[in-house]
Amino acid sequence: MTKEMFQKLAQAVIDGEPEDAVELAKKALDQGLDPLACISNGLTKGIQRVGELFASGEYFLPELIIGADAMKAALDILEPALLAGQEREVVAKVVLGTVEGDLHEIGKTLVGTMLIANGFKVNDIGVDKPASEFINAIKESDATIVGASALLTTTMLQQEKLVEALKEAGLRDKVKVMVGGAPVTESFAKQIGADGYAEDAISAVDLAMRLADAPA
Ligand code: B1M
Repeated sequence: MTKEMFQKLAQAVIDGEPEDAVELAKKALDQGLDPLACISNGLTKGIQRVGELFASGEYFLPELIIGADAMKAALDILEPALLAGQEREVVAKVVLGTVEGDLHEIGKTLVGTMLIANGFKVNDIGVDKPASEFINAIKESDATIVGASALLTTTMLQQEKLVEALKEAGLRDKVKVMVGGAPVTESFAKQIGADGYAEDAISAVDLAMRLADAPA
């Protein structure tokens, strides 16, 4: 039954049906299913399939948009369940955003939710943010970690710009930099001088924990 629910959630995203996705998400919670498993094994599989269909030319931009809308609608139901009963001491303050020129928000937001669920205070500055906005947010919130998401091979270069801008602003030794997003790799992260790379939201939490403990 659990597997069937994951498949239905994935299908609602593939079909771009936000109302179905919301109903299924509510049903899954009512059935006591783990919200993170619903996201990882259901919704994420669905949006990955949408990406494949887009890449192969079977889907076009409208299908990409409605697929994302269906995923976001279901996440609005599932993400609060991830946060339930998570009042605790702040592990570290994090500024999180998607880099300039990049509108992909779902993965970044999921990383933020998981960080909050694990005790981090997250200032999510949104999508399409230049390095200067990350830097302003770091100064305002006194964050010790900055996370930059990029989903396009073109925009991942903005992560390098962020590292450079932090150096220019005299903040590089005060903040740890974590990067992620589908085209980003461990070796790219090293190459641009970031402190760490995470491939998904769960490993992003592990990484942030390590960075929070590491000396500045
Ligand atoms: Co876009 N898109 N898209 N898209 N889109 C991709 C990325 C693409 C791979 C699709 C494809 O061709 N197969 C392709 C990029 C190709 C490339 O660069 N090599 C692509 C393209 C081409 C485009 C446009 C250029 C299309 C066009 O206009 N012709 C355009 C660009 C717009 C722009 O940004 N300037 C575009 C637009 C869009 C939409 C706006 C329609 C929509 C996003 C809606 C939204 O976010 N509100 C969209 C979507 C939905 C996708 C796919 C299908 C799904 C992305 C997603 O949400 N995944 C995507 C295909 C794919 O990735 N398979 C695709 C689910 C999410 C949970 O995973 O974001 O990977 P992800 O996040 C993961 C990890 O990567 C990691 O943890 C997350 C959770 O596990 N992670 C981090 C992410 N950030 C992290 C940060 C960290 C650590 C880990 O530390 C800070």
